[in-house]
Amino acid sequence: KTTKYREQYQPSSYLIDRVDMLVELFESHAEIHSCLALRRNPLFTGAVEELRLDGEELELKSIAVNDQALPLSGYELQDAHLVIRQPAESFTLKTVVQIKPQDNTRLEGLYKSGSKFCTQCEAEGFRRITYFLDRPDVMSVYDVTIRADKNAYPALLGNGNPAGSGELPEGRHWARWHDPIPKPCYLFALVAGDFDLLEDSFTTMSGHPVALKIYVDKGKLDQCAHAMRSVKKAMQWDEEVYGREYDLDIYQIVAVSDFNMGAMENKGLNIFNTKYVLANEMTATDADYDGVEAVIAHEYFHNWTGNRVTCRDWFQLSLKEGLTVFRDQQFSMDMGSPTVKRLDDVRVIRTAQFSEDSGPMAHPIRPDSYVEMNNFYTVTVYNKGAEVIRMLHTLLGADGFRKGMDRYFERHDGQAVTCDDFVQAHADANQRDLEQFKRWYSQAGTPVINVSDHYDAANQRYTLTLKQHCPATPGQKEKQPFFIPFKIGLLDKAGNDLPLNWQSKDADDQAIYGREAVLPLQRAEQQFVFEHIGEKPLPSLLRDFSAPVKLRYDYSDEQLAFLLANDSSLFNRWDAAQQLVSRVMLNAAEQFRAGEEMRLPAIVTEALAAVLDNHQLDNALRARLLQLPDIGYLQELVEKIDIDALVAAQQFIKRRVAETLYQPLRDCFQRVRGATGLDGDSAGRRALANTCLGLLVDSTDAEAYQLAHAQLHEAKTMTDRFAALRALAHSAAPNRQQALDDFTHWYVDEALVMDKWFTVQATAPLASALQEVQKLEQHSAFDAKNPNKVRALWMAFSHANPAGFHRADGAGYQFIAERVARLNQSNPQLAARLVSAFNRWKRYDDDRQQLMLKELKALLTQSGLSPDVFEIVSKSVE
Ligand code: B3K
Ligand code: ZN
Repeated sequence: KTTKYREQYQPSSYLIDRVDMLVELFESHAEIHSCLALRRNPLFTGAVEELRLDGEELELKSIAVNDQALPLSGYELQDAHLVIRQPAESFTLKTVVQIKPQDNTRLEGLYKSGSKFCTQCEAEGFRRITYFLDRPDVMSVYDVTIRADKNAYPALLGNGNPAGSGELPEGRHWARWHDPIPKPCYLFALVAGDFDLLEDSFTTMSGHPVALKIYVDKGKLDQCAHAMRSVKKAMQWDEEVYGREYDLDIYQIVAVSDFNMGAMENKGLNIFNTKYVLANEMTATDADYDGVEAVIAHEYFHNWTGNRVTCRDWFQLSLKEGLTVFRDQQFSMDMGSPTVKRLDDVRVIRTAQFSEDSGPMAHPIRPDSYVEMNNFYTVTVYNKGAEVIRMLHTLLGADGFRKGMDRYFERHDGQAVTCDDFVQAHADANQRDLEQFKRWYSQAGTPVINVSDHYDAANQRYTLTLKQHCPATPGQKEKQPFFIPFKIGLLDKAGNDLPLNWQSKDADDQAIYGREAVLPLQRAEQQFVFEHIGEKPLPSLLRDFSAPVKLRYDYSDEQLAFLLANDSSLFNRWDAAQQLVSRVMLNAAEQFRAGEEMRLPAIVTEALAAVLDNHQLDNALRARLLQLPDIGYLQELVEKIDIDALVAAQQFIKRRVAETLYQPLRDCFQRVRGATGLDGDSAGRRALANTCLGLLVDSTDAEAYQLAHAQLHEAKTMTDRFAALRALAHSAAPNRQQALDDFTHWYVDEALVMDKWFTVQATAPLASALQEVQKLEQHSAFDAKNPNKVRALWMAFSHANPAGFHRADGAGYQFIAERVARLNQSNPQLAARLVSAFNRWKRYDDDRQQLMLKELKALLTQSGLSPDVFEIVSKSVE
């Protein structure tokens, strides 16, 4: 494979208006008959000598043009292409190919998950099913017939609406599907299997009835209710907030246990990882419930943002993903606690995305090049992409944004478009110039904003000076200033927001009045002047994380504690707590490195005690305020990572906080524990109780171990049970192993719960973690062919157990590199995810750098290295 460049985009020489397929499924293979109606693309200007169709691992059985068998001279079979020579202006192409879904371990194209057939075509999997123009700007109307054994595969599912079914000889049957809405082939899907089915219906705002169907493994019907509720909520929300209605007679979701990612938005037939469908009180935690609701909504929202309006090429992926993540985040904020949802999303940016931005894989949300597209389904394209949409929403306001969205759908429904088209629709609908804003799409890296301020008491004038710069990223040395919406408030001595009367000194915006302001930072340096400020204020900066940037302002510990106690922005209270505790942890790390005694200043425990005592705040938020930053968060705050010092400091601070606040934590725990409902308030109580429990156990007090043990056994929800297990499994409690054994005993047959059990051990901050992971590989519930298991054990260890993975002797690196090499053969996409654990090798100490580099270099010399792994590793060692 070679590097593809965004700049080299060319329209397709041909279009495919209609696709008619017959898929014959057998136990040993599948046969795909396809009939394509092809015609020259009027937008393509070059000469056309040949037509190159994509196709991988296909065995061509027959080929005909306009119903005439094509002679050997008429075409050529290449490694990954079928080349038709001298194609006519328009013609039908019929091919029959044979494929082997049973041997497909990559889980791309048509494959088997257990006893079921299913597909995954995004990004370039359709070419593993039949010869095609496998690119998103070729959109076709599909008719698909599926045939299979009736006993083994009673359900035969396709995209669109059902269009007939019937019996066939030899115990086989057929079903036909018609999808009236043109779509790119990456949205193609089919499923065949024997499922349990949950049915419901939804009537759209214009009165159209839609049949809703969720297909799950036999015996799992009691884990589908939440998914179905989520579908209906999502459908209603998209009508209310965006005016978008569903467009087919049926909406189907199928849950399969072997899936490379979370879920897939195939038109009318979403295929999901079981993890994002199945949930009941005794198998799923509150976080899992939220995950199901968010992913169900995300895939549903794609019907308009992704499917009806799709991407011109894969460089535009953020067009659909950033936007759809933004929509699912908005939806979740509306369904639950908006502040808690927001800070959870911000945490992802500040850990995973900032980390990607400062590493070898840094790329803009609209990348300029790639080797393997699957490597660009990243937290940058998705989550930073969503932050960019959020900034647009902030700049235009909710009404302006809706106007822009309406214009976008009006203009581009049925088309494959670009990120520029998207921004332009918003610019036009709001008569705004968004040219500078577009830099968010082209420049990679995390901007840093340095803030300084000055209070002029004589003139009652307060001036904020904002300076932005963005560090270099691979291939981009110099950056132009970004257009940054910078939301602020100014607190008076009593902690209230001062009225703001401000004007941007060098931009010609009008003066704005209010108690919160969005400052339009557009230049490298800009001053904002506030008049009639009667006292020196305390600034509350970057409220709600109004832009994905790093903020630098010299707060004192006292000022942070004041913000934590008083800021009208609940988000910024959390942010102040994070800053305060991270700073203390980083100081402790310095003390550790210098061989000094580590210290925890009283101001921290006082501030946290006040949170515990503040009954004005809702429980879920109090829980988040009490959660101390983890290593992943701290790592992004320092240049060089001294992993030993960070681990020691983090453990020390946690333990000291727990010891100091033991009584109030225990009181709070006793007061709020034991909630059983599925409602938000109950979940909030559980979150707070379990945060307290976790801290109590961190104190290493024997009584705390007992409390956790009792909760493990008496819990009425998986949330409580798993929180107790986690607390014990990450401790040195004498009953630790017993807790783990009890848990397996209860859940050995629940695959998703066993995933949690694997993860909780893989992420334990214990010296024995690697040996435990090695032992767990031998467990009967582990299966290296199943992506969920790989994520639960290997990914969890390498990405979420810094102390274990970065063991000084390099054994963690060696272990993971070996697994990468193995996965590279069976499932390259997943192998590439796993090997990314090494991406940040340059940030660690010299010894660790050498150890990681050694593993990376060894991988590069491996024969049969997939483009997926090659791209990540080669960029990393550059
Ligand atoms: N669009 C899919 C992701 C496809 C990943 C291909 N490697 C799921 C989603 O974002 O909704
Ligand atoms: Zn998506």
